[in-house]
Amino acid sequence: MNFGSAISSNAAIHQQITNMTIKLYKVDGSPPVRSALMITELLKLKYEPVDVNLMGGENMTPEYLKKNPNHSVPTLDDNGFIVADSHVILTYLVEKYGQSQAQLYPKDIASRATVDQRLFFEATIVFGAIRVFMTSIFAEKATEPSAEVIQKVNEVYKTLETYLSNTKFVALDHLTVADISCASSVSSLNEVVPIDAKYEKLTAWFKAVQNEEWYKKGNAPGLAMYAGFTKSIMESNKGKA
Ligand SMILES: N[C@@H](CCC(=O)N[C@@H](CS)C(=O)NCC(=O)O)C(=O)O
Repeated sequence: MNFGSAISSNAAIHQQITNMTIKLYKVDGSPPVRSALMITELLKLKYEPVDVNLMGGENMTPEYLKKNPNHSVPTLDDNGFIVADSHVILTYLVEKYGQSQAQLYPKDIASRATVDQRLFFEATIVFGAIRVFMTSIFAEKATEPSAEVIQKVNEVYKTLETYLSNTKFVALDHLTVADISCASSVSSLNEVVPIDAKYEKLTAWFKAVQNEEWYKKGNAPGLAMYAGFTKSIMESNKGKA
């Protein structure tokens, strides 16, 4: 599988010329944050990381709400211009700083529509499955993935298997931002309901993704935090059942 390892230096050069500052407000364990971290790795983009303590309510301060009234991470501050939502951060950064890797978000209308559809699929269905799991362990005090969670996750895997049976990557026959977005959430779901080997295409895609430097640097550390955190919640729920 060819992930197109030609790495852009455009972003770094542009930054040197304009002397600009990009800030990324983040929590490393968060799946959407990790997709933003992966694109910065892929584009070799320099930025100032700003950790936001969600548990401590740092996303609800007047300063943060001014930047992002939806109080979510990731939030990107590109020299004063605010971009909220990981999917838009991915497409914005490729458009603005990644034009030597423009195929990550193709300009052709049909290709772009397919990539956009996969991004919306990730934002609603895939991230929706993560939400159902998180609600089950926080609100319902689940001690293990419920039958509903297992069903939702398998629906996600089945759909991705179909996408990946039609094209080499999640949206097209080459790597796009849709793969990056799905890599963050699928890797998280895999910690909850491991991908069954019967999903052959998905298994092969995920194996290939895990070998990429941008995944190792941008996703793996935060994924370990996410896995440890969710397991510790389920463990502590055992005493409350
Ligand atoms: N669609 C958004 C989802 C972002 C999101 O829900 N982030 C969570 C962390 S995983 C968050 O910030 N939760 C705190 C809150 O919404 O107040 C994206 O892709 O950026």
